[in-house]
Amino acid sequence: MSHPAAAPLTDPLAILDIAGLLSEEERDIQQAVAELLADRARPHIPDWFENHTFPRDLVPELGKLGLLGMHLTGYGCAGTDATSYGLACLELEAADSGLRSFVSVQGSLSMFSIWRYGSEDQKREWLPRLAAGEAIGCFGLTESDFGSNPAGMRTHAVRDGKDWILNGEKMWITDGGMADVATVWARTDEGVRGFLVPRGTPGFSTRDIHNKLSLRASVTSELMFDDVRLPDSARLPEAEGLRAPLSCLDEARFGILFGAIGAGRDSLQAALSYADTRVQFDRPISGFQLTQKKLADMTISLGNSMLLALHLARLKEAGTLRPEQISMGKLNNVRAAAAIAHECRTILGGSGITDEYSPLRHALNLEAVMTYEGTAEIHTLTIGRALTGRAAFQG
Ligand code: TGC
Ligand code: FAD
Repeated sequence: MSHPAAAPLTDPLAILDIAGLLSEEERDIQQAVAELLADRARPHIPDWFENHTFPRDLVPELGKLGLLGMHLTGYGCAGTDATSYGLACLELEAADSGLRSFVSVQGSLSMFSIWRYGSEDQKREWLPRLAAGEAIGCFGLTESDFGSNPAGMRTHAVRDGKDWILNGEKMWITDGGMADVATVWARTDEGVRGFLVPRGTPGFSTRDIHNKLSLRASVTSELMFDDVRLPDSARLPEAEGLRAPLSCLDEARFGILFGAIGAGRDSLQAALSYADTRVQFDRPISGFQLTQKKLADMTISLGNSMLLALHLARLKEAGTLRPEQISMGKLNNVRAAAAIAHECRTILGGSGITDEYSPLRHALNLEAVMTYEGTAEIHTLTIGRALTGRAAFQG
């Protein structure tokens, strides 16, 4: 059988017929997200990245499409399955990690913390507005001296009559500077507790971080709490101990393990398209064996990431997904996407260092993605603990 020259595959995942593993509804949701972003985001991303801008006016549109808290039920949330949420994250991050970050933090960290641990009044007050994109939420766990080890946090809340007085700082908080409400984790005499701190509460201030070389189309901020007085009704009543914030991280990490595939896929699409038309030594560079080896290896890696993600999504839907499985997905898929983005940049040659092509931007973004929501080392040790029964986080 002869194999005439054909047009390059525009979707490298098509080689594995991944779409055939999805329901019609899941495919429709993925398509709807891709269409919104093609029109409203993709043409502007180089500019947002260059100018350190998050497109705030896009937020209500994300809400209208049901992407904010989309895997949660009730209170205006879309209530989709985990796979659909993952696919939405994939398309968002194919555009830019900053957009997926926004949806992760809003839905999986801010909204999930309220949905899972909040009072009925807190849910009614915040969830419908957060789902619609009329309000923005953030999640403050990390501190400047306690990133990988949040158990050491210094931010603390003490009872004062019926109120609480909150003092401390949180660092590296996505959307902190524009959030209407912050979920803040603090040490108390009773253990770690979560509090909802609305913007404008006296003593609560924020400062944005402006000198990032990664995730530039995203707001990252410091949160400061100076004798912030909060009623007990601001406390998340069901949240007790560090396992509460760590369970929120499980939700966000799940979105990231899909999102990273989007950054890898978009990089690979850019490289495939460029290699098809770029001519050196009188032939398209896609005809060179070394280029084909790069493309083939990256396609295998991307396909493996996707199959892993879909397996984890089905486990989540069955209610059996465990933290160490999420660690495997986050570690593998972010690492794979970062390697793909770097390799795609090489195929683009000198053009690849300009903002005309996405791979280097994705590679830069993935540096932050590799670090936040648990660094590669922390996920390695989480898998190691599951394998050996021994925690190696502390010397
Ligand atoms: P450890 O003793 O292992 O556990 C304390 C309690 O928590 C429970 N637990 C979990 N529960 C649910 N899900 C998980 N993944 C859990 N991991 C632990 C555990 O069962 C225990 O419960 P209990 O009832 O027995 O008290 O805690 P440890 O202090 O030894 O920490 C373990 C370690 C290192 C894995 C944890 O501290 C960790 O994950 N560190 C990484 C911190 C991190 O990922 N921070 C992320 C901040 S948020 C962020 O980055 C947002 S970026 C968003 C964006 O822009 O997209
Ligand atoms: P450190 O914990 O100081 O780690 C430094 C290095 O030491 C890493 O390589 C790490 O893997 C390694 N290391 C640490 N402990 C161990 C160990 N036991 N064994 C081996 N190696 C170890 N946090 C929030 O709470 N909310 C947010 O919204 C949020 N958004 C973020 C957005 C961005 C853009 C970034 C960059 C971070 C964000 N973070 C957020 C914080 C993020 O979760 C932390 O940066 C991350 O957990 C790592 O903490 P750290 O930066 O303090 O690094």
